[in-house]
Amino acid sequence: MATLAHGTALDEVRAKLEAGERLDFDDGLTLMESDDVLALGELADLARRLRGGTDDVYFVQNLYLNQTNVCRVKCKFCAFAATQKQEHAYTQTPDELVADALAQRELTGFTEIHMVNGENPHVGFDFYVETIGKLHDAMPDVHLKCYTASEIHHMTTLSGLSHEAVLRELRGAGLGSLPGGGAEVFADRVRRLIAPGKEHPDIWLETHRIAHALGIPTHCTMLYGHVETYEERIDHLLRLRSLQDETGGFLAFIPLAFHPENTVFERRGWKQSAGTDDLKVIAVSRLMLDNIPHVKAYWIMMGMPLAAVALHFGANDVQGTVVRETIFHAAGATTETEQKVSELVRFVRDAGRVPVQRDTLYSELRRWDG
Ligand code: V47
Repeated sequence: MATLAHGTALDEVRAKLEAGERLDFDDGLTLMESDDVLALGELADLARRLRGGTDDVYFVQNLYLNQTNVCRVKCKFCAFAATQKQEHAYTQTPDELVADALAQRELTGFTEIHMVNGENPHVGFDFYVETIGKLHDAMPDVHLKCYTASEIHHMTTLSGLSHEAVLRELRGAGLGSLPGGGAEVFADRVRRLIAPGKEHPDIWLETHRIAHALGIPTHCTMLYGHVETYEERIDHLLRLRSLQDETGGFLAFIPLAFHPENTVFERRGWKQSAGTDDLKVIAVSRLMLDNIPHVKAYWIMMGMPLAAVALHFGANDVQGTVVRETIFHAAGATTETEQKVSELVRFVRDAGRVPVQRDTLYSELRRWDG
């Protein structure tokens, strides 16, 4: 009987999808509460196609940089941050960072630099403007996707400037877009438990709203697999959806699975999410976020084999070649830190999809048809 009732609930969601009706909070909860992962995947793939999705699967060639791990915030989920006094604390000057990026460019091609950092209280706003300016001068053809909304907020406290003024100045120096980190889970309860020192979630949303109004595209994330409930996951997705209704400025959504190693949660015996939960989150995100064009299966987080499966659960992007990832590897990720283009192409093809190399703004650079 229970199975029949459950089947009926998913059938209702399917009927709404096929009728082009928007899914609501209760639908989201029904989906999250379902253990029929294959049915969720099938629904998500249907939603992707009904909304105009094709067999194209995107990836970008990118370089990851983390200029400093010094951070004032002490989020409980983070294994990357350090205080200035710790032995492994580091901060690269703008010149050191540029030299590092240029040296990497000798070794491998990339069209994007993806940079997120600790919120270092020992530098000034000029440090960030100078960094972006020097990176842009050294590599004008490379898109600079740098600084989470939390970092932008930190820069307002360093400088006394508004969020808009900070973003305008960074854009003037060469900033292209913002990564989606710092969102975590918006619910106050969760934030108090995992990131009590972080800005209020409304500030994260407002920073993205301002960026979009200035014509700066951004990405969005959800860090799942810790203390959050299914209700809080859906609430998070719906807050992103309503901002996207308003601005249309999000390029992609990236669910991030919590990695507990070297965090306080590891000492409490917590483990990383099971692959089935990763697939469920991808599928439900694709179903609920009907207005965000791309959902990424972040292979650094889930490994390339599961990311390839996720392409049948609503994802249409596998992120990038990602040279030197640090944040997830500090927290126990055992994936490679770099994926060759040929390997990404192989995985996408073997999943029955068409690999398309893109730039940050999703313009096509190359495709592997046939
Ligand atoms: O805000 C930190 C997360 C984010 C852990 O925009 C962790 O395309 C899991 O912004 N376990 C930073 N997650 C990374 C980020 C990002 C990553 C990939 C793609 C994009 C994009 C942006 O990483 C943080 C936090 O949410 N994080 N520690 C951890 N132990």
